[in-house]
Amino acid sequence: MEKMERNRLFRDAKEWILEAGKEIRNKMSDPFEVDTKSNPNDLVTTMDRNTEKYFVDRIKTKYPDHLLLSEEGFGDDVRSLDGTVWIIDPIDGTMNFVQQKRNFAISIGIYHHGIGEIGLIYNVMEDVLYHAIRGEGAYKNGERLPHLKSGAVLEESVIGLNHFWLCENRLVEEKAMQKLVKTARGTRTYGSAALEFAFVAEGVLEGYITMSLSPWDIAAGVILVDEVGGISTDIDGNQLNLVEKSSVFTSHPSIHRRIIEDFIQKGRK
Ligand code: 2AM
Ligand code: CA
Ligand code: CA
Ligand code: CA
Repeated sequence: MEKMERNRLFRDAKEWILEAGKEIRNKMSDPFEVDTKSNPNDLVTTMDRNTEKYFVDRIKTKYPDHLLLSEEGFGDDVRSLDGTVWIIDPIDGTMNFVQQKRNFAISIGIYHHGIGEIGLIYNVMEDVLYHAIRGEGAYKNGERLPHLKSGAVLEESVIGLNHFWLCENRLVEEKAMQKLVKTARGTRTYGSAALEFAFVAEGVLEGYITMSLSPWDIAAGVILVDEVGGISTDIDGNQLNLVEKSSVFTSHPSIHRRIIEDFIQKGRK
């Protein structure tokens, strides 16, 4: 993608994500409807839908030839990453939005012929914007995030993971994940994949492991982590595919292989 075109896209995406976030903050105490999707804990609200519609309107008006892959169904039926595709999660961490009124983010990844060019993750209630531009680094509120320092060790690492990993599950024996939890310095569960990716890029988490995510959960995050030298794959170490659901493991490069080989693969079903 041409540099001028990319800069223009970035300026628009940044303006729109900040404006959408402001709108959410302004409406935070208004009543909203909560519905469920695949199960009673899989939530969606009017705020998710309205925020997604806001982006669809803006993007389709200014960039009619761009495509939109987004969670709540107002985007396009995207099956490949040909052309320019905006991959958007209007609210990542809907359960946090509903229950806590914080700890959620808007996530936008812009891909051009399959290559991640721009990533934005906006922590709405804290007013913290993470962004990355391919080859130009990752930033937190405009300040460049340093490249991940070499030599992280698992024993001194904090890993983001959901507690379902410690219950019986279809992917990995819980004993293997319990061993990982005991070996790491600590674990955290934030409940927003986009923010967990941003935390890995920021270096406040050394890794984040999750069972099943969709393109909109990770599209921006992988660009951020990439720009600071981190690695994002599925839990078997395979390259991620941005048009399908998969397990996801993003981390500091020096612990990636060890976690896969010594923990996940040993318990893999
Ligand atoms: P969401 O809030 O946009 O749905 C929660 O651990 C993280 O997993 C969030 O980033 C959440 O995104 C994502 N997630 C993906 N699929 C989910 C599902 N079926 N139910 C709840 N959270 C899901
Ligand atoms: Ca959802
Ligand atoms: Ca999500
Ligand atoms: Ca969402």
